[in-house]
Amino acid sequence: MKKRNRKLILFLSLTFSVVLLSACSSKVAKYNPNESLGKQINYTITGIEAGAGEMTTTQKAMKAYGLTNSKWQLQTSSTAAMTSTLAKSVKNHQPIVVTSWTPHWMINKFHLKFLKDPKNIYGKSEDIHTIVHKGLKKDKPEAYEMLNRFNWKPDQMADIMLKVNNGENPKTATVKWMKQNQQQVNSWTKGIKHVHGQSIKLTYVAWDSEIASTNLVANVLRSLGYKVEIQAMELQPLWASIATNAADGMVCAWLPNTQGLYYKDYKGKFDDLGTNLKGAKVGLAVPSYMKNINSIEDLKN
Ligand code: PBE
Repeated sequence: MKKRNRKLILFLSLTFSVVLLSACSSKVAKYNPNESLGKQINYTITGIEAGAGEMTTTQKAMKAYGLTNSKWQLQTSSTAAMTSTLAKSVKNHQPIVVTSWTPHWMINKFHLKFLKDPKNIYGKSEDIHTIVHKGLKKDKPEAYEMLNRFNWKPDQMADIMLKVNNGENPKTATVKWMKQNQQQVNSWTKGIKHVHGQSIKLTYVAWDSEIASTNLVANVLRSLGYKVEIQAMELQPLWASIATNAADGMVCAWLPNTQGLYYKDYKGKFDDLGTNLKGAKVGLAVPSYMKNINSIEDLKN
């Protein structure tokens, strides 16, 4: 009797494993260009942090392109979770649609292509602005001047992001970058009076792009004698930290589209020092093996 029971359990667990395995393997089906994409991806766009500007824009885009009928959803997660899902999908040639942006290593690493956006919901291109608290020019004119001058190129930012993604410490990576780009760094600091241990606080969101820019600017301010604190937080508190003078500045404002809502909400409570990087981009993207998906309009098919 006992033996029979054991056999039964063994049989049941084997059957269960087979069912489980086949259920999983149907989930890892490869991208099939002849089948409706929506169905293959469970009508789900893989997103990032709830507060990210890109999530708001994507919700707008889904409405504009008719990806609404209760089936479609934008999945909230985190940038790290999104890139790891992306890595798995790409490895197995599965279909996936993600909220993407550049500068970011995900584009090259996973051979992504941005989907065309004929309704121009994401805007043609984005710039990254430096935003400081209103009293900074008076309180810390040296830092204000440096932050006002700070500007660099997407390739330069991507270079640091890649190194950090490969395991280098952000502080070390940015110090090295400063040594290799001394002329440019000099142009941000030349003629600015050194301070002696005055403190300054920069806030940022821990996206790779912002980790790179914020660490770089922090080091440059240190070279001017500042005692710099950098603090990571979510996007809404980031804007609030500047508006309420809890922090001195940030270099993470993707505009005019991506963080446009926050810009509008806090208008009048910050100083916009203009662009520090031109030619960023935000939009939906798919791996290049999804050959017949080229526009957001193709998602519905
Ligand atoms: N991002 C990366 C940000 C800005 C930097 C596109 C995820 C966003 O606000 O959505």
